[in-house]
Order: sequence, then structure tokens, then C-alpha cells
Amino acid sequence: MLEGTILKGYSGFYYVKYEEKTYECSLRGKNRLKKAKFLPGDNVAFEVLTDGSGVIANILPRRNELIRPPIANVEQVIIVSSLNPEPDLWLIDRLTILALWNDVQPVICFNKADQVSEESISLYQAIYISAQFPVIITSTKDGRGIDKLKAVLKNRISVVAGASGVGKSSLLNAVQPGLKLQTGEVSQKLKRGRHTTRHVELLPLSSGGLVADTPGFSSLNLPSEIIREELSSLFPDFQEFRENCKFSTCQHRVEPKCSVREAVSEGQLSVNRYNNYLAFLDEVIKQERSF
Ligand SMILES: Nc1nc2c(ncn2[C@@H]2O[C@H](COP(=O)(O)OP(=O)(O)OP(=O)(O)O)[C@@H](O)[C@H]2O)c(=O)[nH]1
Ligand SMILES: [Mg+2]
Ligand SMILES: [Zn+2]
Repeated sequence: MLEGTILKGYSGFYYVKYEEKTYECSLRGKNRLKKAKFLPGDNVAFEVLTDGSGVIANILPRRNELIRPPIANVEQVIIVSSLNPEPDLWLIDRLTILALWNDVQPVICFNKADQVSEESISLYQAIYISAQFPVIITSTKDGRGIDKLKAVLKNRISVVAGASGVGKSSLLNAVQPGLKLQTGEVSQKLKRGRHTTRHVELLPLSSGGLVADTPGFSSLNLPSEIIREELSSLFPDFQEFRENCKFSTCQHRVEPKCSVREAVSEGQLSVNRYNNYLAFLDEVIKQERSF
């Protein structure tokens, strides 16, 4: 019996990577009867038959399970924004919350660095470094940051996320040219045209690691299970200040002796991050009421 990782499921088969090989596996017996739902990223024990194909015997416990994209055991999400047009900090902050909620490490990637000045790069970089996230500055045109991205992806299971057109697929192609992911015009046209089936798939990188490209999106809901008292725990930069708020249930909005608000007014926390926090808090409260 071997232990491998599912890269994708496709018309009844699962493609399972074990070391440098990918095995086409089927389900037999109880797994097929149960219609067990296996996801890319799942670790499975499988048996190799004489014809070289495999049979999945069982699934190993999951660390987590994302819904969009449906992938298991994701360790980090590369949140890609373009520097030109300006990055959407609202979307970045939402994605970091979703990631942390699912026990996934967010990595912030600002792409298209070839199109803006060093000053504006440092501005955005500073916000997210002080928010305590790893930040990578990239350009697929002049190649900067690609090695850094490659190093971050190495030996981990990652998902690349962000708005449409920010360069997600281009970045993965730059990390590994053999991937030949569709980018730019073609990608746009296909999306608007007839229904395109998009199979979720983990791509093996030759430097080690698995990564999933995702189509861009424009809207994104916060997890409906978050309650208002929990939201600020998904802002790592608030952590050291939260601990000093007078009330342990402080929501850092109007409460007296709130260290988070003090930190914002003293410039120790980003006003932008704080304002997004307040807007997300309203949203979380509305969601709570609708249950
Ligand atoms: N100037 C510049 N253009 C880039 C860079 N990276 C990507 N692009 C361009 O941006 C456009 C969109 O790139 P894609 O890689 O398709 O973007 P995407 O995020 O995968 O988009 P979706 O698949 O629609 O979500 C293409 O025309 C790329 O050539 C970059 O670093 N600098
Ligand atoms: Mg793409
Ligand atoms: Zn507070």
C-alpha cells in the first residue's frame, strides 16, 4: 500500500501523486458504495495493480477543507493583487480572514511591479508587513520576485487567489513555464463564452510542492459562522493591542479604554486595516441576525 496525494478527480478516476509518479486510481468496494467524497489535496492509501493503475483503499484525516476552490489540506493561499490598477485592499483583507479562518497561511503577492514606482510599492508592502503577513513583490515582465514565489511554494500545498486579470496564471507560468496555463485575452474570452468546465486541480511543481490556480472573482462572502467577538482574532496585527483592551469582549468599536482604537490613533495600526475591520464587523453582525 502506498500513501499519495490526490491531484484531481476526473470522470470517476482520481489522479494520485506518489513521489514523482501519478497513478490513475479508481474506487472499489466500500468507498464506491459510500460515494465517498475525495478532494484534490486528500492524502490516500492506495494499492497499485499489475497494470500500473491504482485502487484507493482509504482516506487519511484532513487538516482542513476549502469550499472555493474545493481542495483539502491547503497550507497557504497566495493572495495576488496587481499594483496597477491599484490593489484592492478590501479584497485582500477579506481573503486573509477567510484563510485564517480555515487555518491557512495567507501570503500577500503584489504583482505587475514593473508598472509602478518604488514609492507606491513600499506603501502597500508596509501595510501588509505590519499586518504580519509575508509579502512578495513580483513582475512576470521583468522577473522580479519569481524566485521568492517559487521558494514560498516549495514543498507546500498552496492555492493562488485574487481578482481576475491580476496575473495569477502568468505568475504560475513564470514559476514553471511547462504549466502553460491560459492567460490574458484567451482566459477572458473563454470565461465569457460558452460554458467552460473548470476542473479543480493541484499542479505538481518540479521544485516540490503542489499549487492550484483559480479563476478570478469579484465578490466574496465572509464565513457565515464567524461571530462578532471572533472577528478581531483574524487580524494578527490587532493581537498585541487586543490583549490590553479593558473588556475581554471588546469589539474595538465604541468601547472605552480600547487599546486597538488607541493604536490606530497613534499610527501603530493601519487606518485602512481598521476601517475594513469595522466594515466587516457590520457584515458579521448582519449575518448573525439573519440566522
Ligand atoms: N505589466 C504586467 N502585466 C502582467 C504581469 N503579469 C501578468 N500580466 C498581464 O495581465 C493580464 C492578465 O494575466 P493573467 O495571468 O491571465 O491573470 P489572472 O489573474 O490569471 O486572471 P483570471 O484567470 O481571469 O483570474 C495578461 O495580459 C498578462 O500578460 C506583470 O507582472 N506585469
Ligand atoms: Mg488565470
Ligand atoms: Zn478594543
